[in-house]
Amino acid sequence: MTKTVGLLVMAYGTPYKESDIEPYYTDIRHGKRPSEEELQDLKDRYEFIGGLSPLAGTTDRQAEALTETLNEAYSDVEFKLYLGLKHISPYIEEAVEKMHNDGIQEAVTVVLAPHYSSFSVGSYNERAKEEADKYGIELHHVKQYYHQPKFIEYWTNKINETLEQIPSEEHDETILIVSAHSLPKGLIERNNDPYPDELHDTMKRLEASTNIKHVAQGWQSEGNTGTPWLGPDVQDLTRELFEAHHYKNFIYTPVGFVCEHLEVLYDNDYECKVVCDELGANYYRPDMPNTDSLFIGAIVDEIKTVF
Ligand code: FEC
Repeated sequence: MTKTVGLLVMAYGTPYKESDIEPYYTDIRHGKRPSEEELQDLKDRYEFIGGLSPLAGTTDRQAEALTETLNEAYSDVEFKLYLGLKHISPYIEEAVEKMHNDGIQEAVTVVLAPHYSSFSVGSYNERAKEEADKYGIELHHVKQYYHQPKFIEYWTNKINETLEQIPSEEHDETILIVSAHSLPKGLIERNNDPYPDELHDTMKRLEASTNIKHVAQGWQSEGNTGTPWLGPDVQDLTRELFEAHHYKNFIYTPVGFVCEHLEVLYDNDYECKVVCDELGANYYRPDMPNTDSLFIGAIVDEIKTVF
């Protein structure tokens, strides 16, 4: 007999329409409304990438692909998908309540972010657990999956394919920048957080598995809090690397994210490209994982270690 288990897929969330931008931004800032200027700046960035972000649709497709692949991998379990978002409805709490209403007693939780930080994955899991405890639902949390061989294989293939577009005599003048979303430094240090080490480990694994000769680690999409964030920022890093080594080609892999959205389409494809253009260097950014079977397979393989 198959048993039904919840699959709580959690993700950042994005505005569905223009009027959602203000409440969404307010939620990101823990209830503090952004100033008119900050709001306009965010609206302009969404406008620049085509009005809104493709994130909502991609998150749905990733969650569906994961459910399907997981159900193929387990013969005695039927996973039922619940989507819970951090900053917009359906919120994580709503998803857990729905599980309870459907009679779910046990669930696997996974966040669509490959590296663990207490701020990111940890806080999603805490919110899910707090709500699940009210109903006595047992949760099995995935913490990270960046280290799964299929995840590394996905990026290895993409990096090598990108390198093939670059003449071989320029490979020595080509550098890979491996990045993730920056976080406030104080927060990371206080919690002895594994996040920076996990990004470093990702970079070392890709350095070993690809044909790339030069690699560097950077942080991106830093917020405006007036406190120090993890660095170097990818744009500053690009300038520093160019000044020191005169690289001709920069390959950006924002491995801390799992699909094309605002932080990739604007912060990489616009902001980093502007710096490359200014320096007379070439900008490359391989496709993000989205619903690629290696990426989805990596999450399934990690789920097998917790459930
Ligand atoms: O495409 C989209 O519409 C949304 C893309 C999006 C993703 C994302 C992922 C992460 N964030 C993380 C941390 C922070 C911290 C702050 C912060 C602020 C923003 C703002 C927008 C935004 N984030 Fe985000 N993030 C995305 C979007 N994020 C918009 C607000 C404007 C701005 O600052 O640019 C600062 C909060 C504060 O001011 O106090 C911190 C982390 C991730 C990756 C892990 C995850 O997905 O959960 C970490 C996607």
